[in-house]
Amino acid sequence: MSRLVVVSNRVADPRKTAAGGLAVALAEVLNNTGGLWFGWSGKVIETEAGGRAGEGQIHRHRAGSVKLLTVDLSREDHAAYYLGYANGVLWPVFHYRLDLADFDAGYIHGYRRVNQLFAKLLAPLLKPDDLIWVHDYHLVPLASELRALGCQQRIGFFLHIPLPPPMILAAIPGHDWLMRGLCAYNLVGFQSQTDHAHFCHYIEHEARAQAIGEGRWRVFNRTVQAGAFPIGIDVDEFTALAQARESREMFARMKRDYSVRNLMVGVDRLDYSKGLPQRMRAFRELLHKHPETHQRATLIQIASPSREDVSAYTDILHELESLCGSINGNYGDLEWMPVRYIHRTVARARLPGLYRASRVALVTPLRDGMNLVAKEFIAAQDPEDPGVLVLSRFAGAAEQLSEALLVNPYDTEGTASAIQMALQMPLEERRTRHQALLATCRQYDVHWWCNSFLGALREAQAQESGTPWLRL
Ligand code: ADQ
Repeated sequence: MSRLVVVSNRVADPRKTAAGGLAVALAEVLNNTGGLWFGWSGKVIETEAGGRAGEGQIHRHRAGSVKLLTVDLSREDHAAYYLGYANGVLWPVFHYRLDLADFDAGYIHGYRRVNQLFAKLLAPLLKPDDLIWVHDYHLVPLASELRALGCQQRIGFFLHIPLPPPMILAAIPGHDWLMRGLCAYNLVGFQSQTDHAHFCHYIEHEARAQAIGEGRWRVFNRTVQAGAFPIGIDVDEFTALAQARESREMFARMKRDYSVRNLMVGVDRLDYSKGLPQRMRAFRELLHKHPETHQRATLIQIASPSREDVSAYTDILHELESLCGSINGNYGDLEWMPVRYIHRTVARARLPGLYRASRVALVTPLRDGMNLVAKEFIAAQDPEDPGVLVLSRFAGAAEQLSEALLVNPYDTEGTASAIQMALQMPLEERRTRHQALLATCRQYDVHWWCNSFLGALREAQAQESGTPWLRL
């Protein structure tokens, strides 16, 4: 079997619980093939004027039989590649937020430079029959940089975040370069059918691609295959985590503290794509419209710090703090605080207990590639007395989880009504919906995702063989 080489912005040690299901699933395949995982170390280092961090310097670690290879970034490269282009341009635009994108700062040069650096360091380590799997928006041009160095291996790309419609994509100066880079992969995977359709529309109309069947296209003088591969969680791993001591303690404490109240939960990174202020406004509307919820419902909102050195994130932090403060000020009393807002990361081992103790989960992003919290909440429930998932129709997960209560997070009244419906849902209906949702999470779990993507990547190569690589 070919060796698997994974490339992503950050590299996780799959033996640590915090790494999550994705790292565990990748580690399984990496382990079986004696593979390697390559990416940024997370370290930013100061360099002499003109010098570049990471040039030729690879840190090597081992996690079982998996090799973890990382490089440091210079302050300048980190600012342009990571904070600038990836998180100041691609993240907002791909989440449909052109208003937040900073196109003018010239970050694209740093983005290209770091992708070239990764390609230069990785290319000599590759074997001819390696299977290379590149992850996410930080590394779109990596395949074309590797191809330019003569790499002919099978290279697949998975986009963890949404791909917006062509008219939004086309607003990015250099969008044609970016999309041409995407077409240098043998296989491109998206989270949802919607994202896949946006890709097809773009290459058909902007690059005159020709469909040649089964998700394959002729474009830029080569063949690229694309499809939707919705990511899942490791349901068994998460269920096992729910049985561990930390999770059981969390469950018991929450059940005790909220014995007379319905607990609602939100777990997110503090990001403007997650719709946190809109969620708070919907919760405020619920309290306003349904006084019977007073004293009876408490929302625990965990919003872990994220990319605090990008300015749009400090704005969202202040807005959220102010909304939580005013809800508690206006509706709370000595015995009851409607919202508990926690601006910290909760240990992964405690999450299943928190989910299981909650009657309702609010997963209401304005836009999300998939959203794994929705699936984790389903996996953690007691099937005999499950909670209800209120899910944004704009999360990739909504395509699969149609038995959740789907909401438009911009519609404050509509979302408040759905929360009320969730709080009042009879046991029988909760069970029926949960059963269907759990079956979907199980069928399309993270192992399905990994195997179906890698299976398609192997196939894509078989079909491509005999077609010489044409340089971009
Ligand atoms: P994220 O935007 O980070 O990921 P999400 O899928 O919601 O979003 O969460 C990923 C993991 O982080 C989950 O395992 C979750 O439990 C954990 N997590 C989130 N908030 C947390 C918190 N406050 N405390 C502790 N743990 C927390 C990107 C895309 C998503 C896509 C994933 C995977 O934006 O749309 O689902 O990648 O492809």
